[in-house]
Amino acid sequence: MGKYSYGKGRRRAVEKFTTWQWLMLVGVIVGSLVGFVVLWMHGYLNFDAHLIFKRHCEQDGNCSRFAISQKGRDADALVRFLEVKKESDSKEEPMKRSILTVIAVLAVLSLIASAGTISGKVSGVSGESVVYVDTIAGKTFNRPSEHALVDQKGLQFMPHILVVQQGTTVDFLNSDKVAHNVFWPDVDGNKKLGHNLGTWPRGEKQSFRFDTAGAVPLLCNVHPEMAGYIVVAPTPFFAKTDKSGEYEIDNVPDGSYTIVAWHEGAKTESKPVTVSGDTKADFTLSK
Ligand SMILES: [Cu+2]
Repeated sequence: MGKYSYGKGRRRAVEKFTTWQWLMLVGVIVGSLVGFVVLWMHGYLNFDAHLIFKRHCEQDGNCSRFAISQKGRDADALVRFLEVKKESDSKEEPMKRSILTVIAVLAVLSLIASAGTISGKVSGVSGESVVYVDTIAGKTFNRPSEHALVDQKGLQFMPHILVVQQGTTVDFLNSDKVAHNVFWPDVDGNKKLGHNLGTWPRGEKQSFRFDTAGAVPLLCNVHPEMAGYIVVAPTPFFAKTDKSGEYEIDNVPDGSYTIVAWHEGAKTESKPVTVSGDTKADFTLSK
């Protein structure tokens, strides 16, 4: 399992740029702007070319550009004006500083508040379940480039339940000495989406991209006792519960969604949830 398993509350960073990463990017830009404004208001930044040319003239004797920029300007008057301005600025500084601090704090808080966590417990069944955010109207996600893995080892599908984002390519590996087959009779009961990948020996693998969301029951026609599941979630917001049914889905942007709980052999349930920071959603499933 290791690299390919889905631990409790951990969603694989399969998509290239998550909403959360976009928010971080915006946060960095906003933070930089606020920092720039703070420096500027405190007089640390001075982009007055005229004064720069003046300094070059005085220090290096390079006065040609200063002479050009001086035309129509009285440099000394400008310097006096800036000195007076700086004096008056320093009187307003505590006020300005507190306003800027409030703006910066609000910017950071709004970023923190804009994404949250859905967590809870799936009960009524025993063992691992899958919880995911259902299709979000008007929202599409990049197809993950990283492949997921289902191994066939010891006459078992490993992991027994794999959850991936829609559009993920799954590699099916055979690690047993005997040949295995992989097929699924349907996707979410739709027999038209059934598929047989064929039979292959140890060390080889076949790949398939799951573009339709839903539960995929995996079977092997060589070993009728073998069974596994791939749950294809329509969004990147999904989690496999631990054995006690606890789950956590991180980095879900604030908003209203439908979340779905799936368990092998049980009736799939869905419910509306409004995410605002950390949100709880429990399920009770039945056969
Ligand atoms: Cu088999």
